[in-house]
Amino acid sequence: MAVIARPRGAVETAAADRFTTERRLAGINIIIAFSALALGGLMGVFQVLEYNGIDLYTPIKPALPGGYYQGLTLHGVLNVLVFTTFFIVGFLTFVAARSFDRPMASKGLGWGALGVMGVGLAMAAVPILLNQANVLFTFYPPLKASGFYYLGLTLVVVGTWLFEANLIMTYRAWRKDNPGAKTPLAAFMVIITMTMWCVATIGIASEMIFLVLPWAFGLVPGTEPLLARTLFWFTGHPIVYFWLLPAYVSWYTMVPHHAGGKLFSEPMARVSFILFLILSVPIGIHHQITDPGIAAAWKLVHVIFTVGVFFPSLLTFFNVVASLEYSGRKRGGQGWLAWIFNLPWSKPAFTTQVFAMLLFAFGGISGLVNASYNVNLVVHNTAWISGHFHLTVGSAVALSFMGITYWLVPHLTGRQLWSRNLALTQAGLWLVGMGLFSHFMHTLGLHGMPRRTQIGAAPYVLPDWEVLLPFTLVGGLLMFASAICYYLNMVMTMSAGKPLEASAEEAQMPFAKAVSGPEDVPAFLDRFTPYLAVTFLLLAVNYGPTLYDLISNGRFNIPGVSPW
Ligand code: HAS
Ligand code: CU
Repeated sequence: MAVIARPRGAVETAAADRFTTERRLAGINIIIAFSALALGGLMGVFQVLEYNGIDLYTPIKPALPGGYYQGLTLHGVLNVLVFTTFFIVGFLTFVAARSFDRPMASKGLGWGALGVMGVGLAMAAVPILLNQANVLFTFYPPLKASGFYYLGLTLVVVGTWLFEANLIMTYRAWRKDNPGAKTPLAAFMVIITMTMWCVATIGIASEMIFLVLPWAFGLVPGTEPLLARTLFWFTGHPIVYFWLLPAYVSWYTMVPHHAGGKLFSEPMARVSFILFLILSVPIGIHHQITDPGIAAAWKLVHVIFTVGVFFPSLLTFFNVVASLEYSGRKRGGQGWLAWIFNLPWSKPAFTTQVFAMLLFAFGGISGLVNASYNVNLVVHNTAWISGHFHLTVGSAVALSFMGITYWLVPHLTGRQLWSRNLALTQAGLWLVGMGLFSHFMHTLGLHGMPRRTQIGAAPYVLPDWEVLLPFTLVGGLLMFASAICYYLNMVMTMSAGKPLEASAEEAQMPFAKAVSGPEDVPAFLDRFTPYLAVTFLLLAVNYGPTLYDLISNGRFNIPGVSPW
């Protein structure tokens, strides 16, 4: 990796040479991703302190004049848009190349994707930092930010399309050289993830091109908020699976290897990913159950399909736990559950990702609550939702990505992880801290505490919130401690880690074999086009009438507001 000097004597395998570009791209993307998470995460600490009456915004007013809402915009944009997207593009570039066992087809597209995303990030960051874009990561019109904020985020998305183009070219070249072979599982999963994402971004691209950019740059006087929200959630729901599926790629194709065992079933893993391709996109209206102007019948249809997308995660639950059980028993574990103790808990890459899974099981349950039409009316726009997504994107995704770096950073830099104990402490602090924080956020939501609100300054704080809020502070501070452990370990690994030996596990790519592997995969589980056709069909059915209605009845003349 160019950005970090490899230590003397570090492993230089033949594979390392063939994949130099992919290694560099992965390294740079990961550094940008985790730099964004550092600032975004710090803003989270400010928020939980503010909830509990400790206001750090006033002392730093010159740096952050927009206070809580500017901080919250940074928190959302940096953590769930920038951290995720950069990490995913870097990680998946590397995984795809290693899984196909060939470099990506176009170096130019690889660097081009990074360049476009980097320019986009800089363009979006400036208005946020200048207090001209306090519109949060959902940027609902008529709230209006500087046009460059939207343009910058659009460019980040365009960068991901370039990665998809490179991926398809690589797949085609691989297929030409391997007619009749089954697509390797990790590569198959990467293609499904990115293809789903590209279909999903039709919504946000339309919102930007037709509604938001012309309005934000003053070319037209107004916009249409409800249509904009609907197009936002067209992308904004499936984006959660764009974040999740790369973690699943790791849980399916690598964690069983870290565990010392095998993946339980490759065919079942493929079914799960195909279901994600079909079902992720046509269900965004479950974010708009309380919005007026959308027919209740279509809300119900989206809710029913949302319950459908629960199933590929249940399949994953079963398959991943079965793989862990296989590994535990292979390592001598016995009994109904005692095999759990035989898993390699001293390995940071393993333990961190299993902790992420544990937290996700609870996030999944609260997702099902959100998706229940009538119960959503109780939890919508309350702290419950923040509780939900800190277990999903904040744990299943972010904690898994940290776990991945515990092997990937040594692999890329040729340096051993600086401290395994610090890494295990980090994972444990996140498990407990996030468990506490999100449990009490869920509970506060049930007690009516709103989300996206400067609670410390609110004149209506209820006595029961005052009892529950300190627990969120304890959880938040434990996560802060976890983050400090993480960053310290990473900086020390990159600057002072001992050379990695060629025989070390981290020197190899940790793809797992499967108990039921490629030989059991029927041809129909190695296809893309038929499932893509079903995706478009479902999209047309689930969105067609609502979008037609919103466009034909739209007013398109609502001016913007920037209340800061
Ligand atoms: Fe969600 C709102 C429904 C999953 C993220 N969600 C959000 C928001 C975010 C978000 C960011 O229907 C807020 C957006 C905003 O700002 O307004 N969500 C669901 C459902 C699921 C779900 C049904 N969400 C996610 C994922 C996210 C995410 C994944 C990010 C990565 N969500 C909703 C709804 C709303 C919503 C409504 C709107 C609410 C409102 O009113 O605003 C499901 O896909 C979840 C399925 C998950 C499972 C868990 C499977 C567990 C596994 C691990 C097993 C392994 C273990 C290890 C336990 C079924 C695979 C065992 C270990 C051993 C040692 C044995
Ligand atoms: Cu959703």
